[in-house]
Amino acid sequence: MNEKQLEQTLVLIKPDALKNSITGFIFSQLSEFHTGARFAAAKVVNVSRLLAEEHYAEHIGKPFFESLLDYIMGKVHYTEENKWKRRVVAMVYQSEGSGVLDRIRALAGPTNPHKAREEKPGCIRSLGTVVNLKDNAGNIIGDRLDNLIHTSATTEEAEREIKLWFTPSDVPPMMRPYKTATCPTHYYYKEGRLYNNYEPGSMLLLAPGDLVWTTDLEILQSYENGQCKKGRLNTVAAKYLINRL
Ligand code: 3AN
Repeated sequence: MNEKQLEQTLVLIKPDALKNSITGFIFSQLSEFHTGARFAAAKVVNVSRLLAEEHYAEHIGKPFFESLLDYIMGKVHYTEENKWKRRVVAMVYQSEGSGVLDRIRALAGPTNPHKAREEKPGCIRSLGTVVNLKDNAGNIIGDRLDNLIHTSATTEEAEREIKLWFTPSDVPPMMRPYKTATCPTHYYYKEGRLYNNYEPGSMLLLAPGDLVWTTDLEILQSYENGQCKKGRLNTVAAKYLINRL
């Protein structure tokens, strides 16, 4: 955060909200008039499996994990024929002083849409739905919560998520929430591995002179040194590969 004590949060408008055309409703609920928060960044994303796995890393291994990935990737709401419609709108909202995160989370409401309807009728997630997940024998093994919107839960989560979905240059300079650095070398990515020179089939993540989050550069350099201690390579790669996979 800079000296102005800015607070940021990540908001995702999920594929079910786009399909049901409630994007405009969500934008107006989250407007500066209601929340005191301004847009700091926005993009339309066709969510890759790599990005979905990183976003929901804390849920790996849970019974609903695969369906959560299918949901955020738009596979649940748009068939293969309509896969070009599989999108999420990702936004960073920012306000001066603290509280924006909680205000936006309160407008979103409880995670489970049934609970949202009972406890906070009128909140955004009260318009969502809950779908039973079944095994091959037809037994219910859990729920998929189609809750229309994601909002960061804490400032730590907001930092992790904003850095996962946005590069520094997606955010206007004066609104950039975290420290940046200049990339000193080329970084290419292929199948979970990092290279400094082009390998056939690899994709360029960064070139010398590119602006990066300092923490991302630290992760890349730790992989370069063979230490892999500072964080996950896929967390960095997923962002630079947005709308390219
Ligand atoms: P929130 O989105 O309210 O911060 P998290 O971060 O606990 O909730 O969970 C992320 C997403 O994982 C939720 N939006 C929901 O779709 C899914 N999820 C969480 N807990 C469950 C659960 N018990 N059953 C099914 N899906 C869940």
